[in-house]
Amino acid sequence: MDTTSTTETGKEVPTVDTRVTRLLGIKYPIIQGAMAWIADGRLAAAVSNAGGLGIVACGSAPLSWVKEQIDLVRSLTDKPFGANIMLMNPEAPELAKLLADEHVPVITTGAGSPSNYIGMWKEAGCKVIPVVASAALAKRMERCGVDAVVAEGCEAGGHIGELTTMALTPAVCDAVSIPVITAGGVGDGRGMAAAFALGGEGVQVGTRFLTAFECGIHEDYKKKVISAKDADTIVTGRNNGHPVRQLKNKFSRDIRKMEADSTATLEEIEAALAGSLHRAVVGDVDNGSMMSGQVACLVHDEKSAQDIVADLMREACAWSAFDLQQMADRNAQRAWRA
Ligand code: TUI
Repeated sequence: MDTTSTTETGKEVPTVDTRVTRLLGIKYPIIQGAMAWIADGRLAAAVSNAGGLGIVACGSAPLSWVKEQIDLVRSLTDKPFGANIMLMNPEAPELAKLLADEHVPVITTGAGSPSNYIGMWKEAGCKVIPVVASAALAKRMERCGVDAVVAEGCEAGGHIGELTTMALTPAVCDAVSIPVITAGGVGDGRGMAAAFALGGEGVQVGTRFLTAFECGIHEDYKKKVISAKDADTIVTGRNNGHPVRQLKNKFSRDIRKMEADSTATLEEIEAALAGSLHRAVVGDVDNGSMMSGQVACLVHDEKSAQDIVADLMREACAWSAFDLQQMADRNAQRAWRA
């Protein structure tokens, strides 16, 4: 049953009590995706203050930056927050220890299996939520004692697996008993309601937060997200085993050409990729990698993290109150927003 709560701006926002909200101690079952080079302490604190769970993405940043961002979140909010480790990062072991030493309330992981660190994190009192791209890994993670999993479909931005959200979420839900948080393709309330229909008890949302006022990426990157159409993302790296979804631009098209060109070596491609995420974040929208999920096509404006969270909740709760007949009738009128 939905209940309502009131934001600091006095607006009524419906919410839903799930195992994810209870596990994490948050008001709304919405986690902000950990976007490398993008999700810093300011964005994470804004999402946590909005009643979701903000996450600092460690990416490949120095340990000192990560510590600063954790301190920043703690100075901006007293609400729970998280940090994410990208396990392909060679410095993952040092980062894993830093997050344990800092007793970060929630740790999410991506691009690998965090099994070596789970014991240390649980001992430090952290909640552990790996991102998985298959039911098999979800099962292994459950046996290792994690608290929940994020099932991320390949509609997502950044590093992705093979399965779509539509197939992955129910497959993971059938494989494990712990809570499943759906990610990949959730950009508005319809997506959130759909995630719950598939078995999710929470959602992780990345792309929608790219155009939050509190997100520090360059305005030109934000404009590209806002103007993106459904077919405007592209996946590079499929043939080296590190597929990455990003917006189409000169950079991503050039990388795809190099990948198709059998004369380009892996080293040449790696040299072209080096620093590309950062270039986009500081505004080089032609020569940088603008990571984004497919739902960029559903993002039409900049707004505060609080409004993003509130609108997702309002839309999802309104939409899920209808039965299939009502949905079909409203769909015919394009009236899903209620
Ligand atoms: O990690 C992500 N998304 C990311 S990380 C990132 S940083 C980056 N920088 C430069 C190049 C590439 C990436 C940008 N986006 N999402 C979580 C995620 N994890 N998606 C898929 C997976 C995944 C895939 C396979 C997790 C585990 C896995 O298999 C592990 C195993 O042992 O089976």
